[in-house]
Amino acid sequence: MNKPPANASFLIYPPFADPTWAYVGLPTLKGYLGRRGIEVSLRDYNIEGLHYLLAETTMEGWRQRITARLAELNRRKKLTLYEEMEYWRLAEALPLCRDYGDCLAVLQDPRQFYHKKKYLRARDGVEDLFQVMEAVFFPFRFSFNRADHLVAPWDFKLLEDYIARQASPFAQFYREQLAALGQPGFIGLSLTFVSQIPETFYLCRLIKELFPVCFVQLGGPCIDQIVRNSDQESIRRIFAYADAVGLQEGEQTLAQLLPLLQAGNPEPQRLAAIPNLLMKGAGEALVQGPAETFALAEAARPDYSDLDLDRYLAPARLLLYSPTRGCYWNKCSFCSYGFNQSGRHAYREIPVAQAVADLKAMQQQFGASNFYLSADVLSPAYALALAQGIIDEGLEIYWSTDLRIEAAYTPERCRLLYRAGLRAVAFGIESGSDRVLRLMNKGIDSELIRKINRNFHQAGISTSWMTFLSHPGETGREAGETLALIGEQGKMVDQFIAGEFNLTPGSLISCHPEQYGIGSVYHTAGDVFKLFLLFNMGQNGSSAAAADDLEEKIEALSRRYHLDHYPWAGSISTHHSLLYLLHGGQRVFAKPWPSPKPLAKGGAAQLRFKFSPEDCQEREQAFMEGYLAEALQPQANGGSAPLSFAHFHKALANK
Ligand code: B12
Ligand code: SF4
Repeated sequence: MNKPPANASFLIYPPFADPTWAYVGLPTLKGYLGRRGIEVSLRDYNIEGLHYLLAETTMEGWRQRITARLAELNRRKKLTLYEEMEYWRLAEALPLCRDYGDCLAVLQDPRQFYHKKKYLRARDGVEDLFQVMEAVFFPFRFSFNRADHLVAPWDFKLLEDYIARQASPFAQFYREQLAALGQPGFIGLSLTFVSQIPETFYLCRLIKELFPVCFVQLGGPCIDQIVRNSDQESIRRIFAYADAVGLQEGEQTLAQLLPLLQAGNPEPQRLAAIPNLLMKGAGEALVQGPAETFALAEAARPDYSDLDLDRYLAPARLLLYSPTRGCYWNKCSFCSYGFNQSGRHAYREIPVAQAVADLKAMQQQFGASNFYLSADVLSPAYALALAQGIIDEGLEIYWSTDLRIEAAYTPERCRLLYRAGLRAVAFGIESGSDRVLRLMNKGIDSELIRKINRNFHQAGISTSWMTFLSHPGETGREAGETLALIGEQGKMVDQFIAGEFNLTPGSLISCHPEQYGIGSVYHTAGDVFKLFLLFNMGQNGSSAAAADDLEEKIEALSRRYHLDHYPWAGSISTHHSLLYLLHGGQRVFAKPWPSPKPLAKGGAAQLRFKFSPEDCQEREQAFMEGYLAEALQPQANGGSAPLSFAHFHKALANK
């Protein structure tokens, strides 16, 4: 790769997130900026970093670290509880140290990928890799959907500990990558998912160390949520890592900021006028530009040209495209999607003709025929017009997306969607109880769910049901109705998830908890980013009872399917699931899959364990149960629960 010019601008997507496709946020920004003649280069450290993790040399380094650390602990007469926690993880990880290159090969091979046993072995291999990392980087844990501490939420103390100990698995990788950027003038990092928090802050610090004058900016839905919900002190501390935060959508922000930076040393008042830009002003003050919502008619086609689309963990190319933003319903009690809580994220659409032209051009330019329409939701009128446009244009593509259950989707219209290439749809079904659906303000009932789901299924489109139990006020019987509806409609439900209610900041319930029978809402002391709301039901409020019984029912339903977590085949709205549906048909997940033989353990040196790993694990479990029972309880005066990184270590020290 050529050395970039001095002062160039970059947008980076940090780990950990879905590695099976390129996420759409940064290509969307690059497309828009490119149309205005503003150059930015994209770097997907999520996927490039995964290749680094999967390299044989990386694993060899980890194997040596595990062996050395075990030997060191074995020399002790006695282990502290904290060392015991690390010890059993090291002991379990050692036999898993092997070359995982074969997993990568299977997941990228168009034949082997569809061999279910081989696929599952490769999937298990990647999960094993994360288990090895959990030992090497103890007390941190990683997966494509998670990067966290054993127990404490990310606060600044924990982040500083992570940075100071160079605990990032990518420490060396980042240095190599950043060295290739020359002398950048601007680096923007996309903090979309909570699972990207530690790597994003780690990168910010490293970038500032390597390029002290480079302008560093954060953007994306997760940092927007953090700024929206955190207190002023925490927000101010973010500016020890970055020069600016982009709130909401980034198109106008970057279109105005980058030319100013390119021109050199912009005046503070000009920066302060940039839409959606938050910066530190004089003293303690924060300066925020005017809030602006992006008009989607001005959107440009996402530009994926900087990314090597064959690096992703899939045997085919699939591109994400966001034809709409926001939700036209936007009143479900539990929901706070993306920027919705700002009140400025109205439902908007890219004109149909433009969306069809974009899909066509992306197919031609990037050789992808599969698309995920990545959005909160598409309105029925839009989805149908888009389908007609795709057919009229003669586009041969397959796609999946999220839709709302709506009476507008007649059998004939569902067949139109199928002809346009729609092969998988995810519905927010939420509940099978009509009373709970009303309580949620979902605007649908179980009869409509049955009818519309049938129309899609019978048109040949795979249907995924997203449901959850324990909405505040839901009884055990009503939770059972949700599971009963999934069971009753099973022949036409091609995938499902029955999750647990989560209280999301910004949702109607979190704003008016008393209306839903919630007694108190609180955070843990360490949750300075205010991402994880906890709650207790009030005296008169009920929540789902008979949990054991419900668990059994979920298990019984699940046994009829092949279900999995993100991003694997069997999870909802993922690349691998769409590929399997295209290959194996609508019901490919509606039956159990064969279990592969357990993976052969790597040739670990047969180290003798001086301490019993099982005993160590048991002591950890006993401690954690007691600790969490206390650490998650709010203080008597209605304050936060004590759990934090510092509190955890204090509790350990008192053991
Ligand atoms: C489609 C979608 C999915 C899809 C695809 C996700 C994927 N990995 O590709 C599916 C269904 C698979 C999914 C899964 C999950 N999702 Co989701 N998803 C969305 C959704 C509805 C739309 C995303 C989208 O396409 N937006 C359109 C693009 C163009 O916008 P964007 O990415 O926000 O980028 C814009 C701005 O943020 C900004 N920007 C972005 N980066 C930067 C950088 C800089 C420097 C600047 C200035 C600006 C900027 O400019 C961009 C253009 O305007 C959003 C909700 C929403 N409305 O954002 C949730 C959302 C992104 N998901 C979320 C979550 C939590 C998840 C899950 C973790 C859920 C779970 N419990 O498992 C999983 C994780 C999957 C994974 N590991 O990757 C959260 C993320 C925040 C958080 N709290 O973590 C969101 C915001 C929803 C929410 N609850 O608020 N998701
Ligand atoms: S749950 Fe779905 S339909 Fe309801 S407000 Fe959220 S995005 Fe809209």
